[in-house]
Amino acid sequence: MKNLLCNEQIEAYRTNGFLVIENFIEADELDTWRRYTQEAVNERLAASGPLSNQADPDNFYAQVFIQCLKLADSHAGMRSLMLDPRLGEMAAALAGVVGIRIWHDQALFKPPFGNGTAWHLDDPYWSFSSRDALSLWIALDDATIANGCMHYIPGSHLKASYDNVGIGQNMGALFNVYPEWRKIEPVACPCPAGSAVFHNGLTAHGAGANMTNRPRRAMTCAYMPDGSTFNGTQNVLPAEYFKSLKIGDPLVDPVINPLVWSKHEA
Ligand SMILES: O=C(O)CCC(=O)C(=O)O
Ligand SMILES: [Fe+2]
Repeated sequence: MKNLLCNEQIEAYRTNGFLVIENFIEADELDTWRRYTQEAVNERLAASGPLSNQADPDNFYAQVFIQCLKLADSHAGMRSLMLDPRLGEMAAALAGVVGIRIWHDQALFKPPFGNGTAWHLDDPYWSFSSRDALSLWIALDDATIANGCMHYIPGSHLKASYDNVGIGQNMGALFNVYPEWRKIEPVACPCPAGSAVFHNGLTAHGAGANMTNRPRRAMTCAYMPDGSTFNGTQNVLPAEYFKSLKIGDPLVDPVINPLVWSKHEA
């Protein structure tokens, strides 16, 4: 795993709001990530409960991607991948924070001929507000222009407010909220399987449709800086815990939001 970041990578991440690390994991690690992710997704879909978006597989959103959240809660192998402190240390280094917690993992499998992922921001969906939150997106298949690789608006994280749009049918709805971003050329990030892309939770991003007859699979994890506080949004918080929280409470539950890396414990 190419987990050591140089200053140029950190600078590029902070300027652009995203960073591609090509061939981030080795071939044997990629086998494991593919196997655990596919197993965890299959189990989740068979259980057909919450935390997946396939209740009605024919609707538009279900065909943007198969989305399965918090797979580390239900699959031991996935838990071991997600709790790898090397990933947490990288996220903390990019964010420039001394401790980082997992907000949620999620598998995002764009199906064959799947819909595009409309431009959006991530952090406004979440139960905390931090300009330093970020996500790791790992390509389990080659991600190409043809099958829906990630695209970013460079620098948008520096200007974004918490105004957002849902991932709906209009790819460009976000640009009605941020018309000034229409002038910025989006950057496409095709990358081979095993590559990683980090993006800030306020960087505008989207992905094209999958024009191929094969899935475009990705495994992702969203990270929350340690010390982040509850903002009143439920998002993926379990109902009982959500009800117990007051706005401003720190989100420090060790099971729900594990501290995946901390400078104090390193
Ligand atoms: O994989 C995709 O199509 C979208 C990914 C995304 O929005 C994210 O990782 O935040
Ligand atoms: Fe996103």
